[in-house]
Amino acid sequence: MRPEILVLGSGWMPEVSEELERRFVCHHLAQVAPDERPAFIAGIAGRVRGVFTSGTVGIDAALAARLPALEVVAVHGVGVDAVDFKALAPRGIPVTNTPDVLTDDVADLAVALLLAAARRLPMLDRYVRAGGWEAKQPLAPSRALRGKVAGILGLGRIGQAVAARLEGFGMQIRYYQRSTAQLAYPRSASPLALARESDYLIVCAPGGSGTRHLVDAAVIDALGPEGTLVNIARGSLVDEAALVAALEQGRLGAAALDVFVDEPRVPPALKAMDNVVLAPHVGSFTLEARTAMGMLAIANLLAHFAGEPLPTQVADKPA
Ligand code: 8YV
Repeated sequence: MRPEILVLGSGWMPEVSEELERRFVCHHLAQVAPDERPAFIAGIAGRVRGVFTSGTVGIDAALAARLPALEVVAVHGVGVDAVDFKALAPRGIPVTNTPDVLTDDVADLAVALLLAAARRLPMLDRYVRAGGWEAKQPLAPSRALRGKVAGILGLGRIGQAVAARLEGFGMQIRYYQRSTAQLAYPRSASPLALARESDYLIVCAPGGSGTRHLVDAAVIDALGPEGTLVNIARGSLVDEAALVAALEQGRLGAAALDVFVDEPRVPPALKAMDNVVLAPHVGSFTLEARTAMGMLAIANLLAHFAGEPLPTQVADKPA
């Protein structure tokens, strides 16, 4: 008998969708109209043994409480900040995520965003399309990357992959993260010091209450009018209102953002600025990474239902 699972979120890669249906009896909450969801959940709650969810949707305490037979939560993503561990841990419900398989693609996007901001690609694209080149409209030069300092906020798997790539551009790497484990690059004393010592600040740390507004107004000011903020982690790490204000007032040079506080809503002020590069949370959105993420999340569910060790259980309860 195939175990019954509740699937939260949508947009899985084709191979993943097929495998989900083959292995489980899937109940897709995203396919149910919002006002019909309470009744839908009530109808299946007693049979739902697993949840398959995206990194951004996660699972909250209210939903977990309505699933009395829940045994395991598999997150299709590396970030687990949207999972309410306090609601799951007392029930002994393990949570799994999908590290490693997305690292390269997320790091690639971080570099793409950094380059796009540094070389002002979106603005140049608009300039050419609008006939600015032919009209000989004035164009200021960009600034070179070589010799500039890239400050990595959160030197975990993704942060290290970003650092390795940026070294190839002749950038100097620094980082900050709480742990003082010896890593290959100089560690700044705080996020503020890192911003002061960097030309580019690349946010790679996990989201959650412990890292909320790590990049606040003071950090943004320390990065300064020549500085660029890149965020491929979570919108919650950055004080978005302070970011908008600093960009508007010229206290920050530029920003390149894949993540936002209230996705998919992006502050209109950010959309209006030429020195801001925007992406719709697509760090891991390649066919390869998303397929591998889905298959790994499924492998975790299958291992649980077979009574085997979970391949990628989240070890520590995040703060
Ligand atoms: C996706 C992510 O947005 O891995 C993460 O933490 O944010 C992304 O890869 C999402 O999890 C896809 O389901």
